[in-house]
Amino acid sequence: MNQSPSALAIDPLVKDLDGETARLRAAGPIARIDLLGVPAWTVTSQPVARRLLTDSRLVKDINQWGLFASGEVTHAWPLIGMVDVPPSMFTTDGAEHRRLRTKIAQALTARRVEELRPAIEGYTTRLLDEMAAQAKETPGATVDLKPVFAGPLPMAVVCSLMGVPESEIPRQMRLWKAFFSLLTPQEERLAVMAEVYGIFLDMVREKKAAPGDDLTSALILADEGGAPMSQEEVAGNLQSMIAAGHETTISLILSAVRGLLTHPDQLAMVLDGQVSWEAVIEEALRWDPPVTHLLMRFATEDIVVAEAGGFVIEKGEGVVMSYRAIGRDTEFHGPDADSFDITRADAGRHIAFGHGPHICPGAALSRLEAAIALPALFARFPGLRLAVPSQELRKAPVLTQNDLEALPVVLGV
Ligand code: PLO
Repeated sequence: MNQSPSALAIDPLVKDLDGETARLRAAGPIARIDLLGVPAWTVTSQPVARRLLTDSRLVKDINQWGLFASGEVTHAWPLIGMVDVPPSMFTTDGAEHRRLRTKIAQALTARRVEELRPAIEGYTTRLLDEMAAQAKETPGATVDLKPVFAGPLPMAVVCSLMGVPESEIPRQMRLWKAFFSLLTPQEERLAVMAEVYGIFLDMVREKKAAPGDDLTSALILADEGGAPMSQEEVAGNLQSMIAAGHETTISLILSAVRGLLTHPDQLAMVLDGQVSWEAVIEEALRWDPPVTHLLMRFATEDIVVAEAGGFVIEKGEGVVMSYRAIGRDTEFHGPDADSFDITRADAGRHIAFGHGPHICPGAALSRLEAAIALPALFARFPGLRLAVPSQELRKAPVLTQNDLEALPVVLGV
């Protein structure tokens, strides 16, 4: 494969994410990376990312990728499931993208997601009640916050929004975990991808016959000015929503909790009202964002990147947005970009949700989930603390997503 010698290899097992983020930043605003044997560009600077994310010569259509068209990248590549995916708002640009995305974006505005507040509060209370009951039985025990709190909430919310039955949640959790983990054998990952799409295609067929009061049914029924979505496109959108709606928000909640528990002085400022929960959420998004690397956009023409000494992204090459490195951009966020600081002056100036036409349509929903879950968690368990030294916390073997393996805490009741 056409490997540039200076390409920085990205560790699929994520053994030292802070070190890797620092190496990426040091490589410059745009640099060559090696994704499990496949070369690509990485962008680590916020201004460069913003510009490229609004450059219509970079597209999501995998058929524009030289290495894919030539057959060098195949389904044997462990990250193929992030790029060769069913048609959806995630894979299209321009007018096609608008046709597939508009209805979803309209259902997810800050005003519309407020309607979900009571349901989100209800799930949160239910989870906290279960945790409290468990803690009463085994006081002082170590609890992993991921499976009991951060994990179930976002999946329950996005499933209810899309009309996926609650009974389906355990299977979805299992399948997506296998999909994202790089320890999953490739054969199994391909089987998981086929199974997931099959489930969603069946669901769309059923809802077409008997629509419900959910966003998936609304997509099926939508006319979109005489260009309605096909069943495959609705299933692709549904699949994107479930994947994006749970994995990422789990990570947002865990990052914020980790940031606060490892910085007790800042936690105290939040609890006595000096700093808002919104500031905590925005800082968590910048400091340790849900998306480490977003795969991938492809150049339809040569693109000159003036900032980086005139590097040329050649036609057919792939570009990755490395959002964790972008959040640590010292030129943009200052020399202390590596530290968690909820009082920083430029809080909220991150682009962790992306930028341009593909900017995360679920941003308001995930912010709302975090804004409900975090204060409720700390109010219920004021003595919450880490159960292990922070250096012992490990990231899961997921290259693209920021996935904490576990967040062991003592609830302190
Ligand atoms: C997951 C596999 C699906 O087949 C297609 C798909 C659609 C949306 C993607 C998602 C995948 C992975 C996680 C992504 C999500 C959109 C937002 C989310 C990339 C590829 C992020 C930003 O992490």
